[in-house]
Amino acid sequence: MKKKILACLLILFPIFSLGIAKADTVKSKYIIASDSSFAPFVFQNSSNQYTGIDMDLIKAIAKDQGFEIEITNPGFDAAISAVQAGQADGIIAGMSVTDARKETFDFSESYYTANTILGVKESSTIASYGDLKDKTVGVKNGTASQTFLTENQSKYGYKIKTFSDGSSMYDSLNTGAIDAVMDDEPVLKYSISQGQKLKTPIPGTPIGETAFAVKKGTNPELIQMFNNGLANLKANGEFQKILDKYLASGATTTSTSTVDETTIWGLLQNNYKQLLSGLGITLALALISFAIAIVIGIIFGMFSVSPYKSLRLISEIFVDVIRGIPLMILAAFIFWGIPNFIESITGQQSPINDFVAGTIALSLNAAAYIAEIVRGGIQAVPVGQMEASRSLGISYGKTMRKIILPQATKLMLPNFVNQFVIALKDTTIVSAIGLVELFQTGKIIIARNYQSFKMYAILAIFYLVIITLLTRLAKRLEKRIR
Ligand code: ASN
Repeated sequence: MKKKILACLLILFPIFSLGIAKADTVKSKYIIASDSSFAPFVFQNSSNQYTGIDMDLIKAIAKDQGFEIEITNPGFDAAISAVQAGQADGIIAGMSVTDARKETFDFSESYYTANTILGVKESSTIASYGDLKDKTVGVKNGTASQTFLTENQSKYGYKIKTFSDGSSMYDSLNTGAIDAVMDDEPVLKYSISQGQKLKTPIPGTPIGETAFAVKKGTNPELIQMFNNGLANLKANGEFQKILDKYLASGATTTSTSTVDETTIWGLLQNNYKQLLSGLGITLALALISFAIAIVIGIIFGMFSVSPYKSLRLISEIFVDVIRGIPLMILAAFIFWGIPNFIESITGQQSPINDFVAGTIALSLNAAAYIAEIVRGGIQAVPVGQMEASRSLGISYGKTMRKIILPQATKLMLPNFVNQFVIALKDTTIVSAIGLVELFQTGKIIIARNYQSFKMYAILAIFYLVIITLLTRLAKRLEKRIR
């Protein structure tokens, strides 16, 4: 009898514990960051939607556990930074559980096991790690494959080239810019099954289990919900269905499109909505940041010609500091650095929106150059004019407004137009923080269809047309002002 009761308890315990472990959502919505091109885990399909094992899995788990999610796809390295900076609550991106990562992340139960493996072109003669001497191997920044390559570099004597996303890495392999890539085995195998002319000459090396992660010590309920949801999906067969959907032969492909994406026309037809939305972001970024930059730039420009030494000094420091920092670093600092710093002092996550961060970085950057344009313009007006006006008893402010600035403005105008064109082109740089403006949009499309030549040509023409139109418009305005 006793034995029977004990057996019953043993059977019932796991069932109860599953029920008891149900965690409650704390946030109204969880932001989940992911890779941008890591098929079959995450990739864009031909209708420009992100799909893949990870996307289906996290959505199914959220539904099963009743929590809301918003998914962003900035790329693996950026997704990692986003979670560490508190921009996102969790990351699902075919992420390998490594000892080093356990120091900064809390992981869920594993849902896959992957190796890292070397990929080369079908025609390549590389057949062992030994053949890699003096060759260049590409890898995605921040990945477990990168750690593997770095650890074995001195042994095999290859060079490592890091990429921010899979699509540019595979593009470089296809064009021969690099000799091999190191990536997760299912990913390489999947791209081969999709018709990429690649091969994997060496067996893969285990890099660990694949799991969902949150920043260490944060969102414990999210991990709990993920685990509970995963267990439920495994039990009801839905998890296997998701795997089969992408891994079984004849599975969903990246290119189920009916439109032929190998022609420029086909590319435009299938992606024009996405391209236009990217263009919208690019224009908004350029226009808003330039408007802000003009205000800040004029203030600092006026400071730089002020009779007060302290104001001149402030302006000089501003221009030197901002001009001395590359725009990409400035954007990364604002987007990832500052929130991370604030969190380390206050313990509060304080993410900043990527568009806002990009706008601030672009505004500060352009403001430094505009301040110099303003200083140059004012100093180009002969000093005699200021002296003459002042000796007639007219105040500094009035002389500036009525005599110096009208002449200086005419001198500055062409430089302003120039600076605006630069600002518009600089928007491509802030795509590094995962902002999906025009350039990033193009890269995402290429990640799906590998049409880099035609797609970059389309992007170049987009920028060319927009910049030409805007400069024409600016020239007209300039004439009117004159
Ligand atoms: N398996 C890779 C890693 O964990 C993830 C990725 O490249 N998306 O580093």
